[in-house]
Amino acid sequence: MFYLYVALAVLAFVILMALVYRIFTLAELAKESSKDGTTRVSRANGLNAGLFVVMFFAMFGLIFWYSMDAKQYFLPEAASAHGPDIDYLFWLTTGITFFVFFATHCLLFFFPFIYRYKENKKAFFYPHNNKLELIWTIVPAIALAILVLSGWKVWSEVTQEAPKEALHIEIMGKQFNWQVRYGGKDKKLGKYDFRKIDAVNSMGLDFAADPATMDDFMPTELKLPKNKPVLLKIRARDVLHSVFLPHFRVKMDAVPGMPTQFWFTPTKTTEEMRKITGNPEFNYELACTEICGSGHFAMKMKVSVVEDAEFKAWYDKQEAWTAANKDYLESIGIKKLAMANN
Ligand SMILES: [Cu+2]
Repeated sequence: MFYLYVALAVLAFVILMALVYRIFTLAELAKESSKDGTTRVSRANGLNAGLFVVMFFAMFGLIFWYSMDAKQYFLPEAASAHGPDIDYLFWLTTGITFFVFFATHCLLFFFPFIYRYKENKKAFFYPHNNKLELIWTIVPAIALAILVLSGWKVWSEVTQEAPKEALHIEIMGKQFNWQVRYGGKDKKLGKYDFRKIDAVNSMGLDFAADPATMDDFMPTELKLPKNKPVLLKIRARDVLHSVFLPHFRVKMDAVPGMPTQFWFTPTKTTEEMRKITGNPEFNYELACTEICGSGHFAMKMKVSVVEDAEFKAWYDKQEAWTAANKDYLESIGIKKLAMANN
């Protein structure tokens, strides 16, 4: 609050000074002009022209400082097969738009200074040039076409159908955490039905309708094998959420009533990433990027990537959800436990 008052006070002071200066120059101008009846340009004109140059350097200085200061918040090291393609596109777009931004601002801020009023200097009348019109229509058209086409190419590659051998993992967002489900021994995710959701069966698995649910397991972290394609089957239980795995360049909304999906291939294990980042505590994370309610900030799940062999060993050791909830199954009338894990 204190800084806000200081900033407001400084702003009020600057506005007041500008007003005083303006009144001063206008009064001077009126006095000068009344002498011989011609209108003159006040000294404020030159000052304003100079301030354009000052503003240019101040603005780009601030942009540079801010970009360097916020560098730690840029996208982290890519750890998926399609990650470098997304990064390439991002930096290509940023590079081209920044170049145009810089070039147009050079013209915008330096021209008022270079061509400010000077006595005995006459403006050059230059109303039209077809060649120039053509150039600044065609060049941006080509640049935009390149950006759109390369974006379209990468996106259609990223969103193409997942390979057949891909591991299917379900992710469900709810207020306020994520739940993940693996297919168990049969590698098949059993059916669910939102009407089966209750205090115990939080994902609404339909045990009566689909025996494939019996061996599904729900760990508390998202574990992924390195260099194997993974297909995330995404859904939401209540409101909009958004699956965000920044290191894997994965972002897909979780929409109630409309399942979405995203497949990718992790390329670096958690261990390897710890070496790359120099941070022995490093962990991948799954975050929610949809402001979904008061507990939104807490929707974070630990993600780990391990070598394929280690993943298989972990996978085989997981206990089916049904094995730990036999009472529940009995309570909903399922006596015959056709479970692989039992
Ligand atoms: Cu959320």
